[in-house]
Amino acid sequence: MNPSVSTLKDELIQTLKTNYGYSPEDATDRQMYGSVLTVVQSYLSRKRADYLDSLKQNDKKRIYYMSMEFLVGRSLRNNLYNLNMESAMKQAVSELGFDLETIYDMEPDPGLGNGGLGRLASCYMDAATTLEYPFTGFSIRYEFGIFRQKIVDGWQMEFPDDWLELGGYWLTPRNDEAMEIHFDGHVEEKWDEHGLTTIHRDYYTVRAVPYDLMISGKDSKTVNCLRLWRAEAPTSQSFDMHTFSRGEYVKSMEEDAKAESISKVLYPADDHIEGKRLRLKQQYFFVSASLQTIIREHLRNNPTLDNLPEKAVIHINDTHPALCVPELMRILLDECGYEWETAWELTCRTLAYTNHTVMSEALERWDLGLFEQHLPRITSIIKEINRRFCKDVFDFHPEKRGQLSSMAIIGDNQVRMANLCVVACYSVNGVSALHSDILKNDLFKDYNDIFPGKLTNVTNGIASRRWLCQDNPLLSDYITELIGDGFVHDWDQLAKLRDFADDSAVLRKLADIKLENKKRLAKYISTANGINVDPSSLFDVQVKRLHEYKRQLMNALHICHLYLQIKNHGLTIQPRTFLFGAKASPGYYMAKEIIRFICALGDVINRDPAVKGMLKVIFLADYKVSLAEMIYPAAEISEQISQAGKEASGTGNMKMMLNGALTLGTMDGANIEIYNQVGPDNIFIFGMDTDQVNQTRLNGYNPRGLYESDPHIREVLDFVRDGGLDGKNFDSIREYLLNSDTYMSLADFDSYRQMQAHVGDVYRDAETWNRMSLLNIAGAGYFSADRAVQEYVDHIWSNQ
Ligand code: 26W
Repeated sequence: MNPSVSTLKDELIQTLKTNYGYSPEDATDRQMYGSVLTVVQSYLSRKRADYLDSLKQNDKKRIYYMSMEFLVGRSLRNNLYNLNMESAMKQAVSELGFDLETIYDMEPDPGLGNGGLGRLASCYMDAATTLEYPFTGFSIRYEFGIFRQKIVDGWQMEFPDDWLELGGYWLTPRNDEAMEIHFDGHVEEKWDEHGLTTIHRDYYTVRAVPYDLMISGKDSKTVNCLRLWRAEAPTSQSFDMHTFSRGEYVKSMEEDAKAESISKVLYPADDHIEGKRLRLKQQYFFVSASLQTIIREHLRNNPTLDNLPEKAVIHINDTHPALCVPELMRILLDECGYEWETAWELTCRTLAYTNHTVMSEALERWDLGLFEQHLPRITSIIKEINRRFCKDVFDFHPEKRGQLSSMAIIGDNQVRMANLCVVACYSVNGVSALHSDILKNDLFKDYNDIFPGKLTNVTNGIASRRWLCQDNPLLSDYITELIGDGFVHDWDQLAKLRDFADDSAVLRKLADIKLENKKRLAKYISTANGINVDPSSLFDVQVKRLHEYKRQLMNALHICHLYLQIKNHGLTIQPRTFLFGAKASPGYYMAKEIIRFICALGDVINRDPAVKGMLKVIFLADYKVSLAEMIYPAAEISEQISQAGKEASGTGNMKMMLNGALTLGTMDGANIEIYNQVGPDNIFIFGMDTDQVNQTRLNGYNPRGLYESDPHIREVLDFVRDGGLDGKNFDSIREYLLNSDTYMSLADFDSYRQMQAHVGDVYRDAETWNRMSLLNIAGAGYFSADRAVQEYVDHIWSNQ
C-alpha cells in the first residue's frame, strides 16, 4: 500500500468533489482538511479489512486494554508516518495548492485523558500495533475532553473542549455493535431445581454505541482499533411521544439527555478522587459494554468460555475499570450459567492490573450506598467476593487476621477498588522499579505476602517513533545519518551514538539542531505569550499536571531566589528561560494558586531591566499533547523534581531525554532508571531519596525551622510576604510552606539550589553539555514502549 503522488491527488480531487462539490481551486483549507482525512481513513479501513482477514488464520491471544483515558494526540501525521505515506501526501496536497503543515495544525488534539496514564495507554497501543499484536483499546467517547485552559490575570479558567467537530473524522460509528447497559433497580434471588438464579428487575437501560478509531502500525500489517463508547437512550425510551403530544417538548427528551450525560465529559481530576455518581456510571457503562463485546467476540471464535484466559487478557489501567472484576463474574454467572468457583477462576486468570499511583487520595474508594443504588447486582457480587476472600485469609493465613480490616474489599462502608483488583487479578504491576518496590513492601505488602509472585514491575515506555521521529525530524534524520535507521524498530541501537561522544563536529551539529527547535518554540511563545525569549538561553522545562507532590512550587521559589540574587546581590548567571506548562484540576485550590504564583513571578521578572538578558519565566497555557510535541525537542533541562517516592514513574522525563535534554531530578520513579542508563556524570540528581524522606518525616518535619535557618529561603518568602510580586497576596502559599509543606520543598531547597548552580556552570562548557546530551539520547532506547509492551507480553499477557 504505497500510493503514488498522482493516485493521492486523484483521490483528493474525487473526495473534494463528492463530499463538498468543489474542485481544489475553489476549496477551502477546511474542505481540503476533510478530504485528506477521509482519504487516509479509507486507506486505514482497507488495511484493517485485510488485517482482520489475516487474523482469522491465526489464533494469537487478544489483548484488551481497558482505560478511562486515552490521550491519543493528533492522528493525521501519525497515520501518514506509520503508513509511509507522508512525503507522497505532502507533495499531492502541495500540487493541489495546499500545505500539509497547515492541515496538520487544523486537527484538534483529542484530550481524552488527563496526563501520564492516558498518554501511556496511547503509547502502548501504538507500540503493540507496530509489534503486530492484536490489541484493542476500550474507553469512552467523551464529547468534551480535558478542558481548554486559559490564564486570566494569573488565574486558571476552564473552557469546554469541543474536539468532535474536526476530530470526528477518525471515528467510525458501529451501530451494529451497540450494547445495552442496565442501571438501578433491584435484584431478586430465586431457588429452583437448577439452584440459585438471580434476576435484575426494574432497571433502566442505556445504549452504548461504539465509535472505532483505527491505528496502523509502522511498517506492520496490523491495524488495531480504539473503541470509544457513546451513551444514548435506547430508541424505545429516547423520545416520549406522549409527553411531546401534550406540548411538553423539553420534557419529552429528558431520557435522552440523562443517558447522554454519561459520555458527556472527561473528569478533569488527576490524582484525587471525587466519588461522583456520574463517574461511577461512566465506569460501569464502558466496562460493561466492553466486556459484553469481548465475550461476544470470543464466542464467535470458540464454542465455550472455558478457554477465555488462554485466548484473551483484559488489562485494567489503574482502578478506574476495576468493575471488570464483578462484571465478568456477572456475565459468567448470570448469563452463561457458570458456578461461582469456575467463574471466579476464569475471571482471575483473565484480568491483569497496573497501578499508577501510591497517593492515598487517588486510590479509588466508592460509597457502598451509591453502589447499591446504581449497581445492585454488581454490589451483591462484590460482597460475595469480599466474604470469600476474608474467609480464605481467616482460614489459610491466620497470621494476617490482624490485617483483615485493611485488606478487605469492603470496609468503612466503602468499596476499595485497588483491593478488589489486587485480590482478583492474576498480575499486579507498578510502572517503575522504585514504584513496584513500594507496592510490594508498603502499599500492597500484606497481599504480596499471601500472593507471592503476583506483584511485578514493568517500567513505563514511550512511543519513541512519535516523540522522536515525528516530532523532531531534524534530530531523527541526523541520527539516521550517523547510525542508520535500524533504531526505528530497535531502540537499543541508539547506544551506537556513544561512538560519537568525542566527535566535536557531531556534538556541534546536535547543538545546531537543538537551537533550531528552540527557535521554533520561541516563535510560538512570542505569538502565544507576546514575550520574546532568547533561543540561545538555557531552556529549562517543567511540563506536567500541576500537583503539590510534583513541586512546581519549589522550582518557582528557586527562580525567585535567582531573581533576588541577580537584583540585590549582583549575581550573574548563564541566561535561562524557565518554561512551565500545567493544568490544575479545577477544584484544586492550591494548584491554581501555584499557577498564579508562577505567572506573577513571570510578570515581575520578564519586565525588570535588572535581569534582562538573564532570566525569563514563561507559563504556556493549555498544555496538551500537541504542545508537548513542540516543547520536548527544544528542552535542555528536564525538571523531574517530585518528592522521592511520590511520582510512580513519569514519562515526560523519558520523552525529554530522548530529545537530548538532561534530567535535573530526584531519585524518584523512572529517574532512577534514567540515572542507571546514563550514569552519574550525565544527570543532575539532588535532594532526599525515599529513605531520607521517610526518616525526615519520622523525625518530625519542621519547615518553619528551615525558613529561620536558611537565609535564601527567608529572603524569598519575605520578599513574597512584603508584596514583591506586584503587591499580590500569596499568604496561602506562605502559610502552606511554613506550616505544612507536605512534600518538603523547603527540605530539598538547598540541594536543589546548589545543583541548579552546577547546571549553569556545566552549560557554559558547550562541548561537555552536548556530550552529555548525546549520551542521554544514546541511553534512551530502554524507555521505548516497544520494550515495555514486549515485557507486558512476555511476563504478563502470555500468562494466566
Ligand atoms: C480518580 C482520580 C484519578 C485520576 C487519575 C486518580 C489517579 C489518576 C492517575 C493514576 C494519574 C496518573 O496519570 N498517574 C501517572 O501515571 C503515569 C503512567 O504510569 C506515571 O508515569 C505517573 O508517574 C503517574 O503520576
